[in-house]
Amino acid sequence: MTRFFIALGGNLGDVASNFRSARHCMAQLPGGDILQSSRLYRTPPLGPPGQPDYYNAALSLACELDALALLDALQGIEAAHGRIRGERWGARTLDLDILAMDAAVVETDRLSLPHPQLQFRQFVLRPLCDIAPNWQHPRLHKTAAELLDALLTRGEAALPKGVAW
Ligand code: A4P
Ligand code: MG
Repeated sequence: MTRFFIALGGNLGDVASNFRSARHCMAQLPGGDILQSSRLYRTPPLGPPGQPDYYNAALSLACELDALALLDALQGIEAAHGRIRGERWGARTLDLDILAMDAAVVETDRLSLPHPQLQFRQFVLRPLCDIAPNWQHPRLHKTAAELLDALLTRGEAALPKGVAW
């Protein structure tokens, strides 16, 4: 059984309800077990201007799928929640990214693990630190907590406290 970290994001519709529904769908995957859920954070949008604020969260998932099969499954869950792929970094109902598969490094056309933008994004690292502050990035050799600290030390404003969802 492999442990994955999944990032959830969205800024259209009832995002918290979509997140709960997506979490339920992930628990139904082969061998699926939601190990931990982060709090839910409201975050300023990265990308094209004029979008609503995002909500972000993360969870850890044990499942029997390999990483590519999980990516397929997550894209199916996104589609079932009204996700239409449009402008890069544009508004969306539900975005499910695989942040990492334990300490694995994967580099294929369809999948990079750990997620290549993870270390630059407080909206990813803050929720990840709720569930796995000691997870070690296999390329950067820093923990999630150290990566988040590095962003805050560089002067980024800390996100407001998250809520249960
Ligand atoms: N892909 C490669 N590696 C991965 C991975 N680890 N997990 C490929 C998931 N997918 C991965 O993704 C495009 C392709 O990336 C996939 O087909 C897959 O083969 P996508 O979900 O179809 O498109 P996208 O999400 O629009 O693109 P991208 O570049 O992944 O966008 P991001 O990085 O997810 O950014 N602001 C805030 N505050 N919060 C957010 O959550 N999200 C975005 C989207 C922009 N601004 C945001 C937020
Ligand atoms: Mg994505």
